[in-house]
Amino acid sequence: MFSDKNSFKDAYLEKYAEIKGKSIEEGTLWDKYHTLVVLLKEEISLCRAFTNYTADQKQPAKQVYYFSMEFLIGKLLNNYLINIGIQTIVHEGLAELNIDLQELIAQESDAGLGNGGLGRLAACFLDSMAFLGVVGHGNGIRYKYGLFEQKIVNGHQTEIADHWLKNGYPWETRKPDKAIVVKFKGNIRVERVQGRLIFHHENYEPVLAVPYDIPIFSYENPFLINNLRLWSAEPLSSELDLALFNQGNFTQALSYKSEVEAISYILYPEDSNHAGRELRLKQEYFFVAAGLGAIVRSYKKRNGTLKDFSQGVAIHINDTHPALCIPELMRIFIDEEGMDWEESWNITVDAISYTNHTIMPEALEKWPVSLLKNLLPRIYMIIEEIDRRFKEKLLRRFFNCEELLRSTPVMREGQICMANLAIIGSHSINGVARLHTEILKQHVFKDFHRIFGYKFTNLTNGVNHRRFLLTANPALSELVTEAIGPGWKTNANELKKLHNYQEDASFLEQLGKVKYQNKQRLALMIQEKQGIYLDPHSLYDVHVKRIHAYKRQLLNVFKVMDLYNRLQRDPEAVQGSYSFIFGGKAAPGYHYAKSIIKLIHDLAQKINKDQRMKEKLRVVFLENFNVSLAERIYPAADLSEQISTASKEASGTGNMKFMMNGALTLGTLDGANVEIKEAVGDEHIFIFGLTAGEVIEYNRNRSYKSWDEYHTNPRLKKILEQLNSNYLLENAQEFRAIYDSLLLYNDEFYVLKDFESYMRTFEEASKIYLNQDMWLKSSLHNIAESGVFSSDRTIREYAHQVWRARCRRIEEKE
Ligand code: DL6
Repeated sequence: MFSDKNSFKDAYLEKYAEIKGKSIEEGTLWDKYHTLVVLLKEEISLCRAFTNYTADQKQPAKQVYYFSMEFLIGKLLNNYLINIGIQTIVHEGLAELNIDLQELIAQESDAGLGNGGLGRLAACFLDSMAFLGVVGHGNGIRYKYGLFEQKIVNGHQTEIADHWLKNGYPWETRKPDKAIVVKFKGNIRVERVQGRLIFHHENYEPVLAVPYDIPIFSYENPFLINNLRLWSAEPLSSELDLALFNQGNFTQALSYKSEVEAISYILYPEDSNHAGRELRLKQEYFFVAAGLGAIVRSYKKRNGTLKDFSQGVAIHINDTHPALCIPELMRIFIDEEGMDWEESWNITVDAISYTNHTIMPEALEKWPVSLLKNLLPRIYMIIEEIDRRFKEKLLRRFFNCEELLRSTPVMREGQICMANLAIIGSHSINGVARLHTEILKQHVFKDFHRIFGYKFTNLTNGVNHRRFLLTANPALSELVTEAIGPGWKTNANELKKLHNYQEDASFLEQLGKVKYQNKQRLALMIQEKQGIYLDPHSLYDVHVKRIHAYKRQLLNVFKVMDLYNRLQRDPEAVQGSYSFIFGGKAAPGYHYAKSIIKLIHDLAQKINKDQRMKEKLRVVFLENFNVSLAERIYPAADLSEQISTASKEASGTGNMKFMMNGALTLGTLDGANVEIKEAVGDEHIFIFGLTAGEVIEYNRNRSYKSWDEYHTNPRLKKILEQLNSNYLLENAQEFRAIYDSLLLYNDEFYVLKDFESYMRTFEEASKIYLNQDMWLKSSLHNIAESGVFSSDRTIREYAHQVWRARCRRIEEKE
């Protein structure tokens, strides 16, 4: 690309003059940022043209398409500069032009096209696929508005639309020539021609899906052809509007346009009403139909026939949101290609694989038959037929299959169960951590496991260590590279070499310094924003993730309340000094989660105002937790709170990001915490609480009584009384729902049950923190063992076990 800063500078100035037509001095920061991205993109596509050519000379690789409603990619610029290896050249070249690279990086929007773990995982997977040389593309929606921006006003979350595209997004390229027409509603006319049924979709509402491509550029990556393709919904043509206008149907013309544009308007439309639910279903079909339409078209162009489609293409569905891939692929094979059902079905199942990310019943998608039938009449017919054939097979294969017939069909009680459709229509179903997969096999999909045991597999999540360690934590990366060389960047297992430094006092001291600097950096940011100073010598205890009852931010709040209560009675009751850092968004309609934010805020106010606590306790809630903020927080954390009710968190990925940055985990035996514990050993992690088996058993036999905890634990009793009084607020009613959830509704998430063991374990952790030598050794141990949680490992597993796709980077090495 650029060999030195001078060649970069020349190219940059030339590009700037070409697209801006004014002097650098006159340009805004946006102009300068925009020019840099355009230049990089052009350079990338030059290299790309070359790779395409050479790749085609060799055996064509299988193409993987990762369908996901969410891609939480965050900012790309800094990451891409590091990946290309030109960060220093660009930084120095720009500095000579009096441009500060950091200011340009700040211009980029944090593409919030996702909600939490599932969307960020998809972004990590894109990087690892590109890195490993899996030909793998993302397929999603180009939402005009991403996940809302969170503002805390007097402790209440308010949501501001995230108009991330308002200045344009220079990484994307619109490809109108690759648009696809997606059809909604209408009716199906069936015709019999020479003994074959032909299905005509008539009177449908057409929507034009226009793709925008974002190049995926991983570290030292010689395979440059991967893309994230995001679809935008547009009216089919301006003529149609014009025709309606000319007939005087202004409102109709405009309403068609806005109805169409609504499809890619916002991530997670409010779905508490019929229109919202219909819109969400429209979104799901929209990006499925557009994505598959384009894939089939290009496959046919290359191969002439779809016969061997599943040899050349793998379609992965990220949770059930893209599960309509199954009937849509069937529709294309049958209706458009004239293939018969059996052949279409075999190819579909062979091409499609499905990841489940949750066991929470409310997240297991179901659609009312009436809604789906009206919106997608042909897809509905195919789902009905899939269901009919599946039931028929069950009856043939299983004697006494009443139970199976109750739990496994796609259509049940007027609803279409998307997880059932996904399992029946794919060749592989995986959970995202070992415990989660076991729960799927033994409980949630127990009956399916009886039928399709061979389809179930576990693929524990991983995260992009080049993003969350190399890019996010430059000081630690440098220290690690100095010690063990750069190999860990391309092979995260090499982090194990850090074990050699376990007894090296000077290395540990440097590790401590790096953590201190990162804490200082975060402290400065918090002080600027909130005027609260967090002493970097204090233990940074961090709890950042979506706010949800099962993630139990409440348990952590109770811990802080308890410490405060004890310190008020006796200032010596608690040794050490603590900064409790919370962050995360609550779903706009999730009132309970919003009350938790308010509770944290009010508690923070009370404690931070209390001068006696100045050296002891500080509490902050960080507004608008997103990828960029996360990159600031992980490097600064000492203790990582992963305290979900055991069995409820499918995997968690924040736990892995904290670990890579040397934080120690305080957690339950849930999700991937179980595997983190195995990796680091019992003495380098703090585990507490009920196990998943115990939670499942309590749920089954209903023997848990939260009142017993209340009556037998005076510290807990006091906290609950405070919650239900004017202790924090004038208006105690504010937290009544929380109080009721614990006592009136018997504490579904075992907050009270786990309190005692949580406190004991936290105290153990605090004691060890006071012994910095011991703490740093554990911190180093965690970093050294974190390689297995790189998404490179996860993607290798997907490629080999699920997609049967090549990792060309590894082949070249071997
Ligand atoms: O697999 C990614 C991520 C897991 O790490 C989390 O444990 C899990 O809660 C999350 N699941 C979702 C559920 N979305 N839906 N449906 O985001 O996935």
